[in-house]
Amino acid sequence: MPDGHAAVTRDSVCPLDCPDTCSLAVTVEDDRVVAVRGSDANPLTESVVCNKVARYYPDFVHGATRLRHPLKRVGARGEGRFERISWEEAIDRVHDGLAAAIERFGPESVVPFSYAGPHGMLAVGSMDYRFFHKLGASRLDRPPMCGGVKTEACVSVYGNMPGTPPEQGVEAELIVVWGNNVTVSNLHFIRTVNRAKAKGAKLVVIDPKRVKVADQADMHVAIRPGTDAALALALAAELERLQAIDRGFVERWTVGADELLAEARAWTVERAAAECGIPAEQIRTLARWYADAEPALIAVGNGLERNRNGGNGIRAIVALPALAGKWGVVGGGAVVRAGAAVPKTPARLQRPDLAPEGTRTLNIMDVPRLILDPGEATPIGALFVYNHNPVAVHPEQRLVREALSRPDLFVVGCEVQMTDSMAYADVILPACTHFEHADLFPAYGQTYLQRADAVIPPVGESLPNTEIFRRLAARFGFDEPCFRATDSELMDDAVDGDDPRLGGIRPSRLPLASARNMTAPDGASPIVPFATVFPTTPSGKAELASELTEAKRGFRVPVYRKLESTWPLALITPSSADRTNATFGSHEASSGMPPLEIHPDDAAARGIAGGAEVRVWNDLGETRLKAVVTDAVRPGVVYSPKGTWARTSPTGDTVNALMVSAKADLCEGACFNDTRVEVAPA
Ligand SMILES: Nc1nc2c(c(=O)[nH]1)N[C@H]1C(S)=C(S)[C@@H](COP(=O)(O)OP(=O)(O)OC[C@H]3O[C@@H](n4cnc5c(=O)[nH]c(N)nc54)[C@H](O)[C@@H]3O)O[C@H]1N2
Ligand SMILES: Nc1nc2c(c(=O)[nH]1)N[C@H]1C(S)=C(S)[C@@H](COP(=O)(O)OP(=O)(O)OC[C@H]3O[C@@H](n4cnc5c(=O)[nH]c(N)nc54)[C@H](O)[C@@H]3O)O[C@H]1N2
Ligand code: SF4
Ligand SMILES: [Mo]
Repeated sequence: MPDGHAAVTRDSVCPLDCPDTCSLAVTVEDDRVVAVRGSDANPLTESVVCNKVARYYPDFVHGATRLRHPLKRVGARGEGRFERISWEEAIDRVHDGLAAAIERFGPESVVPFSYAGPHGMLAVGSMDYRFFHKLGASRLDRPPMCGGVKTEACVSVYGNMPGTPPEQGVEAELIVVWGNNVTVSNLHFIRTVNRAKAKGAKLVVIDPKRVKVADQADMHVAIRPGTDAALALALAAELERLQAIDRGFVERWTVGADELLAEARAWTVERAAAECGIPAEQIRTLARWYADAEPALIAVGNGLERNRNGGNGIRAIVALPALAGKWGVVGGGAVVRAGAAVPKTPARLQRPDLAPEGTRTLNIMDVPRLILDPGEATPIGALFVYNHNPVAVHPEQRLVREALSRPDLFVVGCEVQMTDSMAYADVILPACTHFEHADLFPAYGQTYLQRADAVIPPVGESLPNTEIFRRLAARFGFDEPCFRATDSELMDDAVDGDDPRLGGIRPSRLPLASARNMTAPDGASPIVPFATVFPTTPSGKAELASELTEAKRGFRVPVYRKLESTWPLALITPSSADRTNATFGSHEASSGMPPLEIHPDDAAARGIAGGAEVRVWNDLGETRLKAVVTDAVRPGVVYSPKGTWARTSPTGDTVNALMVSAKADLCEGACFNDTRVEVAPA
């Protein structure tokens, strides 16, 4: 760069695990990121970004916890003592550690333990997957960690349909925000909500917590966690009673409506009200509003998937617009999987064909347990942790620590930050942030595709994930041309370049600072004509009763099963405004003791005063939190945000130590919000 001292502004995209995927304007001075703001390149994000990105990103890139050099562990596992080594030595050590595990137990004993810290298509699931496939490593089923329950639920009903583009919500007469903390975790949808409201739309929020968006709602349904299926079934039955089932639509576009309604009729308004812990009148009012509104839109978040009824809850919810004929109108239907619009080509990018036939696939949620007890299965000899902070984000945190401490387990870490998890690695490979490499960004909460270039050179000796796996592939002697693919070539493998919506531009050539809408031809209003995107299900219709779900999971129509526990309080741990998952958890804004919101009745019964330090525990662990006594949470429910780091807790356990590793009803997904606890003054 010619003049390193002058401040320049460069375009980028936010790579964090967030539905919004904002376009960014980054101020760079002296090869350092000094300020991060929003840009208008993405019309949906309109130059607005969240506070955490604006405030913490420069420190994330250049601060004290940034990893700058390859390291080898010299202290005990978890202790955090490391020594600097060269890249050559680091790659050799990783090679030798993986090779030793393969020698002992075979290639499947190597497990890539990764999730989606960065959401660029190169940083997650490109050269890394090629490498692990060729190595013959175990494959990892990642969706159970997040989003998989919702996806399986929606796909079972509609196939791979992207749902309603969120920006259409401005046209809605009624918006139901269901288990979706929009002002925190889907920031830009709040503007859509506000614009619709300004035009007279009604807003309903269904959430156990009176989240900020609920303050401006016409109705807040403070539902008991995990009971959404009962509510949605009761709404279906109530719609039928109101003669609001759109028979024409149901005949033409659905199968199984009668079966679903038969199940729903068992859920009288009173029964559902008792189960969900809400007034019966709210269910009646919501059904009437939904029947009358045209267009009516439901915005489904992820919070409600994280329990043992999560899949059925979402199936029952997304059935409502089909039963009431709310699809096919601009602004109607459901905002639910907008990102499915981008035509990805994972096989070309990730090359699963390189993996030996029959290679096993492990559920990401099972890995810690399998490390400690493989049973009859191939033991796990080497774990490669990247794009992931398992100690901070998995359930049963004590078990995760124990697993990562197994003395003969070889642990590789590849990270941007010195996290709680990295402290267990034998070798750490320092990765670049997305500000230091080019990448291609689809989104999971909207329909735009964006590309960004590096805005600064790599910090220290860090390398992009793609280059790290290229080097590893070379060290293992993998000589297929696909292991020499450049980042540009990887981009062109990631997305179908022939897709007419790209207008003949190759993905790697998409102009910077511009976002391509993958819903409609360029410039057109992004209307989803129901019939053209509709169901890629076996029947070609919305399957309100599903044979696939019956064959795979044992139920055809959505059902609800009560969760019993001897622990009195339900702990929910959704998104925090200060972090994205555990990212930015090292920033000082996250350094104090995290809050526990508790209802005044529950606090009084336990002698807990606001501001007091409390013990929060069950048989899996114990953490300490600071009590916030508030009726924003309903009685019987306590709230604390996800993603805190161990140093915030004097016991070393965060809330994730209290979480069971139960599986949801679909996708074998995680059940973070099925946590039951007791609370007492510390
Ligand atoms: N209690 C509780 N826990 C939860 C949840 C909950 O609701 N409650 N929700 C869960 C959900 S929704 C999710 S998605 C998971 C998320 O779990 P994770 O994906 O593990 O968490 P993140 O903090 O998003 O990202 C992990 C790491 O990726 C690193 N990273 C970022 N960019 C790069 C890169 O380019 N290269 C490399 N090598 N590393 C990079 C970041 O520094 C970060 O430490 O957590 C789950 N945990
Ligand atoms: N600021 C910020 N933004 C984020 C993240 C973050 O950590 N911080 N994480 C990102 C990730 S990985 C994801 S997956 C998304 C998740 O974002 P969301 O889809 O918003 O999911 P959550 O934050 O888990 O929970 C959303 C809401 O669901 C409520 N809820 C919990 N259980 C239930 C239930 O059983 N029924 C109903 N109706 N509501 C329930 C919670 O109280 C919460 O207000 O956000 C992304 N955006
Ligand atoms: S975390 Fe989400 S809201 Fe914040 S800048 Fe990134 S994409 Fe935008
Ligand atoms: Mo997530």
